[in-house]
Amino acid sequence: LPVGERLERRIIDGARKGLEDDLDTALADGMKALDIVNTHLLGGMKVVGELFGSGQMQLPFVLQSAEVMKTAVALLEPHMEKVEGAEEQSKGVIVLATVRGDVHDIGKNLVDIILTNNGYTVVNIGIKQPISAMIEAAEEHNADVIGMSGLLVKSTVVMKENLEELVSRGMEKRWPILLGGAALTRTFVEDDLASAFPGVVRYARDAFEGLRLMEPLVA
Ligand code: B1M
Repeated sequence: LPVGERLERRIIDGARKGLEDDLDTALADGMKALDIVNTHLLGGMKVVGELFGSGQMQLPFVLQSAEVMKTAVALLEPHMEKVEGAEEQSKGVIVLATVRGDVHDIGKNLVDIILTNNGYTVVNIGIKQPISAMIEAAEEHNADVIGMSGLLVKSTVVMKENLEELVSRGMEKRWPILLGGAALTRTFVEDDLASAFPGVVRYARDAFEGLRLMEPLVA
């Protein structure tokens, strides 16, 4: 198999052994670290989601796939392009969290990497975070934006409740809110949520849209 397909297979099979070698080969072949993630690793993860969703793969195997994915991203991270001066001067601060009740963090951590490499300061407070923890971190770090990730359908309800909580605390104008995660749709965020929220709420389909949205949000 070509190395890209081997990597995809590794994610599907949760096969960690030999991962470094395949990643080295892919990089030596001239593939860009981010393209490896976006094309091959995420391609594998998509198949895992389909197999799991249709009952052809059991949860422990999904977990193994997720572990291989995380290891691969960690190994590729040093090879990712960084904008010049990304470390010296921050373009803005975002508090990033997976919402209450949700453990999925691969997407959130990718957003962290992409934003960090492009000059933003990311305060990544982890998974299963209540809105109170996001507010606390945003105050402590003087954040420009709060970013929430969630993959469960249930998490879309949590996000709605989080916005309501910001309103009830009178904090709806304090931070623009960036939302992402596979359970959301653009219509749900931009029509349903935004119409009921007096502050700014935006939807990012992927980490790159998140990056593009940051500039107007921190301005
Ligand atoms: Co879960 N899981 N899972 N799972 N899991 C899904 C989400 C599911 C769709 C699978 C399926 O049924 N086909 C399904 C949800 C169904 C639903 O809600 N209707 C599901 C389920 C049911 C569950 C459990 C309930 C299973 C169980 O226990 N019976 C359980 C939930 C536990 C909980 O959260 N309380 C569970 C557990 C797990 C694992 C722990 C095994 C593992 C997660 C490991 C981890 O993250 N550390 C896992 C995995 C791996 C998945 C799938 C297969 C893959 C998710 C993933 O990492 N994708 C997933 C299937 C799917 O998504 N189709 C599935 C790759 C990742 C890069 O994509 O996070 O979408 P994503 O991020 C994207 C964009 O969405 C965007 O950028 C990224 C790409 O650039 N983005 C943002 C994300 N966040 C953003 C934030 C932003 C901007 C952009 O700004 C703030």
